[in-house]
Parts: sequence; C-alpha cells; structure tokens
Amino acid sequence: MTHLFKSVPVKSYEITPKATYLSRRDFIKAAGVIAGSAALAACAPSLVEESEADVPFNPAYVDELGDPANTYEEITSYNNYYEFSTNKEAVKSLAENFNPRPWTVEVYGLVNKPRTFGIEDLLKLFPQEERIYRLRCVEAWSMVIPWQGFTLASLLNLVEPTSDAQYVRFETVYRPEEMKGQGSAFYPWPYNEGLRMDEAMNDLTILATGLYGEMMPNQNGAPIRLVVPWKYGFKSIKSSVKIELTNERPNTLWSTVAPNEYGFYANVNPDVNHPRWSQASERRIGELSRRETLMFNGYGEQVAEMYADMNLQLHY
Ligand SMILES: Nc1nc2c(c(=O)[nH]1)N[C@H]1C(S)=C(S)[C@@H](COP(=O)(O)O)O[C@H]1N2
Ligand SMILES: [Mo]
Repeated sequence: MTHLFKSVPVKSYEITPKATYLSRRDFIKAAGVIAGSAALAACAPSLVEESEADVPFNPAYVDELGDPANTYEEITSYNNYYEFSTNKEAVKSLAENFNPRPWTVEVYGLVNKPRTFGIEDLLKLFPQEERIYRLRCVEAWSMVIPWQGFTLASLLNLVEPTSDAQYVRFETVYRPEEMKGQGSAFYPWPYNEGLRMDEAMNDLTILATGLYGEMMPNQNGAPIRLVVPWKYGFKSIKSSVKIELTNERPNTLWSTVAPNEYGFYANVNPDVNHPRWSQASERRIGELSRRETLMFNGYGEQVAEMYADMNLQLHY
C-alpha cells in the first residue's frame, strides 16, 4: 500500500525533547517566507534544511504539505472536550484528574470475533506509527498534530466485520463524576460518533494513543481517540470505550443537537458554509493571517473517490 502522507514508525531515539524543536514562528522566520503563503507549503522543508537555523529542526515534524507541526503547548492547551468544559482554555486543568487507567475498548456488533481490549493489549497488538495530520475544527481554526497510533482498519480486521456491517459507531466514556461537563443536560451524553464502513477502513483513519511521542494527554482524549483528518474535528471522538459495527447509520451527538448545522459526513469543505459562518478559510493556531481551507482538508487524493456519486452540498 502506498502512503502518500508522512508515516514513520516512532523510534524512541528519534524523539528529541519537544522544547528543542523550532517553534512555529521561528520555523516560519527561518524559512524566510510569509506565514500562510503557498510558497511555504511547497518548499518549507528544504528551505529550513538550508537555513541552518540555530535550533535543531526535525523534518519529521512537518506534514506532507510542508506545514510545521503546532507546538506541544498549543496542542495541549486549546482543546474542544465538552465533557470537561466548553471553554477550550479550561479543558487542560479540568481534565488533570481524569484517570485513563484501567481502560477497555469493547468492539462488538456485526463482527465474527467480538472482543474487549485492554489499552495495554491495543498498544502491544498494533505497531504504533506516527502520522502528522492537519486537524480542522468546524469552528474554523486548525492545527498540525503529530499523532501516534494505528489504523482503525487493523483493529477492525482483527474482529472480522461480517458482510452486513455498514457503519461503525463510537462512544466516549461516561463518567459524570470525573467529567463535570457531562452534568449539562443540553447534550445527549455519552458523546457518540460514526463512520461509514469504507471511511472506517480508509488508511488515513487512525486510533491515536499519543502525540509528540508521548502518551495521549487527558485533554486530547486519553488513552485512545479516533482521528479522521479529512473531516471536521468533531468526528474525531475522544476517549472511546465502545466501537460497534452496525447496519444502521449511527446517531452522532452533533447531528442530534443541531442537525441543520452538523451532518453525518462532516467532510471539510470550503464550499459548504456553516449556517452561521464561512468555511472558506481558517485560522491556523500560531499564525497571524488566515489561510484557505482545502477540500477534504487537503486529503482529497486519498478520500475523494469515496464520495464520487454523492452531492456534497446535500450530504454535509
Ligand atoms: N468525546 C469528545 N470528543 C471530541 C470532542 C468532545 O467535545 N468530546 N470535541 C471534538 C472537537 S469539536 C474537536 S475540534 C477535536 C479537538 O481535538 P483536540 O483537542 O485533540 O485538538 O476533538 C473532537 N472530539
Ligand atoms: Mo471542533
């Protein structure tokens, strides 16, 4: 299988303390280009190699468009995780006492081999690889995040979906004692999400267990969360405990709360605006000017085919 994106196995000796990486702003300065310009995407990595920046630069932490990853600090202190808070800056401290051990993920439904996995099993069974992906929130901000994890397909293949399985449903843990946001009657807890079978089996779709070579921080969805990089961030459900194979399209929290604003597919699409704001551009965290939003968040080559006969204005 060809990997069109950056995908390297995580080797501990390659993991340099994150503080020694160039910050996003230093990277842009070193590259000698203006943030957000097309030139940056095309030639940033080689420019940086030639610039002999005084801070070590690891080219592994650049996405396949040449965009540098956001800093660990940015990725872990600006989070959407409504189980804790709707305030992105407050999530980190509110999630501090959440305990992601012990943890099990039940994989069941239309499968030949249903199985409940301990998080340790998942870490042992599947080689953890690094994937540097853009994350585009429906609220029109974005980041580049170096995840590590494994493909959802590798897990599903192990449990053997039956030929009736058409969708995969995911559910976040329900722990109102530890997650005070789950006390809010406004949302139908637990958070749930879903993918069509082909989306779930796509090689871009991963279950992430960490970022920047470290175990997943609580605020980012410890100990395991879905990452579907061509869809709006809300599809990438955090802290999953259930994965169900089904022949019915699953309910999803956001399409239940506001069906006219959030559909089942939620593919990143600059041509379909949110009813209350434009989706044509986005604010990359750490950059000053806005950048254009890319169709399928820039992953069209790997995913557009799945939607070839769908009207994406209708199936938003
Ligand atoms: N369980 C759960 N998963 C969730 C959310 C949430 O509130 N609860 N927020 C989603 C949204 S809107 C986004 S943008 C991403 C943010 O992921 P990050 O905090 O790791 O950047 O997580 C998604 N997964
Ligand atoms: Mo989001």
